[in-house]
Amino acid sequence: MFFGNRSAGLCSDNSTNNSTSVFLITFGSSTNNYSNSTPSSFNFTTSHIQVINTAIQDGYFGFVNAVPNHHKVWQIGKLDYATNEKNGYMFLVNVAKEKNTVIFNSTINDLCIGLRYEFSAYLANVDIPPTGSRQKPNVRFEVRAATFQVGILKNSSTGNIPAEDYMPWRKYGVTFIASNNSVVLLIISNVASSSAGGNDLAIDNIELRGCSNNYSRLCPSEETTTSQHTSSAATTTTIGMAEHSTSQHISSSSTTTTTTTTTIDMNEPSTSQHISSSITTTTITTIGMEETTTSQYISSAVAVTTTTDMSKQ
Ligand SMILES: [Ca+2]
Repeated sequence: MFFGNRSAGLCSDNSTNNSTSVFLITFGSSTNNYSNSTPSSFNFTTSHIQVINTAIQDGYFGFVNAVPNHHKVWQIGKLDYATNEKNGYMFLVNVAKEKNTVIFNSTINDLCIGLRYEFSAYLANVDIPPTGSRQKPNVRFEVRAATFQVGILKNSSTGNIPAEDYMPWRKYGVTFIASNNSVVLLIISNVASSSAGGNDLAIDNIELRGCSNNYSRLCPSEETTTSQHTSSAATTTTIGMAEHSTSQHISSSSTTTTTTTTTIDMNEPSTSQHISSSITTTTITTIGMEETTTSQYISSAVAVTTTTDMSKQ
């Protein structure tokens, strides 16, 4: 599968180099063209409506293992962004016409305040080029504080995602420094209402990870055991290997639409080993937060100012 260049707003470190995933959603795999899994299986919600074995029209989505042939302008038969999975699914969204419609919404708890994370996904325009007047998908990755609903901590827009031969997958995302333990991660459409068709988007490998191997998904204050593990192996919660094998990682796979549900089991015993050493090498800043609870971790200089706001297209 094609690897696109990293876009601005992503971690500067090598994505394969010892980073720790908080979650990675690959959507599973099967020979069935459409997956029966639901967004709640993967701990997120969407304002779009799922279809199975029917055409994916405006405002709908499917988890499909190949681009279906319901629209002749689509890259029919193109596959997901899978590196290991056969018949892997992708999240194919015929994005609703309303601007700011939500494609992905997931709340993550127990982040480490002061640490830098990367929220990313592989995206592809489903249309075949040239697309004429058809809309190109254009989304933003947005991070909001879950606890106080104080608004946007960080966002980054993709700009228009081009239609290209062979439907290459490109990585997009945003980095942020957690100023809250709990954040809401969103992928939101920037495309304004239009009568033009298009705005059809394929999504795969949605991930939240630390930006370097100094990061753990658990906070130092939550370390309750003195683990002897010193392995640098990252602990990745891969959601979606198979439809019925995912529950072990999901503490409360709620079917409600609340955004405050605890979704990831943060108490896996194998995840605590990287914690204690992470503070000293951490560069910390705070982003637009009034809360004072972050000060306990701010012993080093405020140095990183990330100005990768790409919302100005
Ligand atoms: Ca996949």
